[in-house]
Amino acid sequence: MNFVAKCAVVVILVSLWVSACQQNRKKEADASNQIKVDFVALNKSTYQVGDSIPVRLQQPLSQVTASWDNKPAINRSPVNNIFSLESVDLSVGLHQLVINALTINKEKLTDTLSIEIWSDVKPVKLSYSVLKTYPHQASSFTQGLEFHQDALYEGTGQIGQSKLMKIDLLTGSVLQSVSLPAPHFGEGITIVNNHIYQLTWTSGQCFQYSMDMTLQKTHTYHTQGWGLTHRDSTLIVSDGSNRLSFYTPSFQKTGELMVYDNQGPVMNLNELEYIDGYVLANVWQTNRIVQIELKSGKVIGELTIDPGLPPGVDTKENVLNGIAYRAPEAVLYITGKNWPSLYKLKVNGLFKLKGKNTVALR
Ligand SMILES: [Ca+2]
Repeated sequence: MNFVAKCAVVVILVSLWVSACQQNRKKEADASNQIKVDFVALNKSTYQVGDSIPVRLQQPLSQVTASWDNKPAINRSPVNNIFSLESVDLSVGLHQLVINALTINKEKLTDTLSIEIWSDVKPVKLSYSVLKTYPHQASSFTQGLEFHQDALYEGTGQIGQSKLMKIDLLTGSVLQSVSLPAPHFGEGITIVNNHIYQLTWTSGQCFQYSMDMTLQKTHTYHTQGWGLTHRDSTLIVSDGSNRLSFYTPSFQKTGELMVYDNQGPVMNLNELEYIDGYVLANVWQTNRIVQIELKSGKVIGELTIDPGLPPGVDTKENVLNGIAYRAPEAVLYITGKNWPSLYKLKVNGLFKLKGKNTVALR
């Protein structure tokens, strides 16, 4: 054979092999003699918590069983090859549905599907009033904001300009600061057990400082770093998706939570603030803050801030990205990337006052 003919034979053999693989892909016997085959049809692949999910079998089958994430899901046999699955007890997120059945010839079949469950709650639109406006350094590309014992801390981003700062609220001036060397791009900050943590965007490193801003440790993680807050001593990290990840103070990962509203996953979660069982997260490239119920991952409230930025400011880039809660006043202090102002807000219906002795900052 000449070279062209040899090439043609090779191409034909490869095509036959690929074709055979494709034919076998849908029908593979596993170790338990079950044949994996697509025999289940759903109307769609996303549902809300509480939806009844109709399942149709595409051939006559008997002894049908179904399981959600390895837990039994039906207790009645299908009628006319149709049955319903209840989703009221499911959490939001992806779930694996496995259907097992027997054919007329007593062949064991199994089909595995992935179903995404969205929240059943329509977020309440929250309103707010501005109680006070403070100056904010317009050079600060805000990535994190948090109060600690009535002192305000801010983390900023951009390579070569990233900082951790202690801020004088009244003047916006910097009381203390430390710079992050290139190539680190600073992200969210939080303070746990008198240690300050600062994430980086893509370095996979979180810097841990003492309260006098001396670098103590560098922790490693394996996602992007966006927002950071804490509940007790658990660090809560966002990574730009709809996921919140939980870490110990020594950065051992302990779990994660996927965040959904009734329209689907809520992506681009950025700067965070934990308050009483909820996490407030602002959604990147918007001035929208979502209120996430930590026990469920459902967004139950949302708030859109109008910062009234001066003309000429890039409203796509210079978005809200600083949320700090001050418990004694039950108010939020918020600012954004290169915003000239920082605002003290009362958000209607969001917070309960913490005790009788409410002390306002000046
Ligand atoms: Ca915060």
